[in-house]
Amino acid sequence: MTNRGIGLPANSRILKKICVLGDFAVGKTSMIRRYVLDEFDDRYITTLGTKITKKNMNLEGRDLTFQIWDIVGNIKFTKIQGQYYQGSDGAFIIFDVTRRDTFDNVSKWADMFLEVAKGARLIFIANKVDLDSTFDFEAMMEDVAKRYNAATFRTSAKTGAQVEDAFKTLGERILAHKSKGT
Ligand SMILES: Nc1nc2c(ncn2[C@@H]2O[C@H](COP(=O)(O)OP(=O)(O)OP(=O)(O)O)[C@@H](O)[C@H]2O)c(=O)[nH]1
Ligand SMILES: [Mg+2]
Repeated sequence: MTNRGIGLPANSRILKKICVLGDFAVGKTSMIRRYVLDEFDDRYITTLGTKITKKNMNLEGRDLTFQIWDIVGNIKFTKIQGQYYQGSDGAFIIFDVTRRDTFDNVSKWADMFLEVAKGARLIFIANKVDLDSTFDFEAMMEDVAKRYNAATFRTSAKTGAQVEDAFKTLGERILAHKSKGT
């Protein structure tokens, strides 16, 4: 007898859509590449349009598929960009610890995203921590995160530091949020 007999769907995999956002060259594509393929490339090739990647994971005994949307870092809000965000369960908002201007835009990214994906979970990411940072981001980052009820991570797509943990935490937060029925 199959699962169907006891009222469970044959395929109970949970699909969650997440967006990876932030200014040009902060490392959005590199983060996804590290997480999905465990690879890194030093060359910079800007993302043209939008790329979607899938990755399966098991979280607290549940099978989850992340549908990861890699969206080019153009801060100008357009209707098209808004459409990409639709139906998202969460997002990473990434800045580059060597470029202060990329931090200054994180709230804009968060607001633009939440305007469309209401109730989605956020994680703020300080990326490129393998390099020396050029500004003191710690306190400011925690402040912003508090405002959005978000977690924070310090990652390096180059070394892989904290990348897997960031994705796992976003998945956990999405599942916890949804199970509260809000
Ligand atoms: N040292 C270091 N370099 C990184 C890291 N992450 C990304 N880079 C480099 O930064 C550059 C930009 O990375 P991308 O991943 O293409 O950035 P992006 O945010 O996808 O850029 P757009 O698609 O143009 O918006 C590339 O040269 C990467 O190799 C990191 O953690 N450490
Ligand atoms: Mg990219």
